[in-house]
Amino acid sequence: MEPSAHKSGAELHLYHGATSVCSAKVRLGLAELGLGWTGQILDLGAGEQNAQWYVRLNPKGVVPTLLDGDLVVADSSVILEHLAEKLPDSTFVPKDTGLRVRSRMWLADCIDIHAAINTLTYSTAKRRQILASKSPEEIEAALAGMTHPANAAKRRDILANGMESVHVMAAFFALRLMFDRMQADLETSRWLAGDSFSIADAAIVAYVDRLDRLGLGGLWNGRTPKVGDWLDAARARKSYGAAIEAFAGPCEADREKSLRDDNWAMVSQKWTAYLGGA
Ligand SMILES: N[C@@H](CCC(=O)N[C@@H](CS)C(=O)NCC(=O)O)C(=O)O
Repeated sequence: MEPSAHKSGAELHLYHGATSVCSAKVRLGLAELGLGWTGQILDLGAGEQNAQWYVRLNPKGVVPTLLDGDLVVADSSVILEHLAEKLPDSTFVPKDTGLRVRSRMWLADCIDIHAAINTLTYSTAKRRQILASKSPEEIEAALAGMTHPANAAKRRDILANGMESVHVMAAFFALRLMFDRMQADLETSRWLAGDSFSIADAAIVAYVDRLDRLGLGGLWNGRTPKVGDWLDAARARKSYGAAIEAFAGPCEADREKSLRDDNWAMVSQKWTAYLGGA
């Protein structure tokens, strides 16, 4: 699909994926800040993010990309910071120096957190879907079409090895740090960086939401319970409906209980063993 018409000027135009966590993160920021935007959804399963016209905007071939007039902004955390600058008086970026540093550390951690969410999504639900619906030749063609060689190598390894992939332990490491830090932050404040919902929460909601949709809530239930309370509170906000629910679609396979249970069966033993040795 070619780029949607985008008038050069002040409007915000987002290239995004319907269920892509990084895209949901930006939509959440837009909703929280009350900013108007237009957008075009790319079909990631069909590889639209690798089309030449898009790679000219985003050379890694990933979503999201924001156009702000003629300015091209890539990477969901950078986009969130760019959006926040439009409303400097809002509480979206904490005024307190310590809390602002805390929120920036959450944004920096998004690189590792996104890699971990991607690993668990593909080693459980997506792998099952892809192996059941595509021939080896189709899978090979899709991998060959990926723009970023490291992403393609990781995808290939996960499709071959599932939960035995080397990427799974790296994901567990990142997730353990994330949940422990969330628990610690939420013991001192209502939200991740203070008592107002901030850029830190907007950055993390879609990642934890994805794990829960996969049926992996056991990663935090019991051990870091404040994560679940925080997710419930984030889901009660209007922004969640606008940014995530509205794009999830009624048939999202990950929501079927039996598939969610299968996912948790794949992950739980390894997670418990990992925590025992960590
Ligand atoms: N650090 C980037 C990561 C972007 C990224 O990897 N996006 C995923 C979707 S969440 C993507 O476009 N994947 C393309 C693919 O799987 O081919 C960001 O936060 O924007």
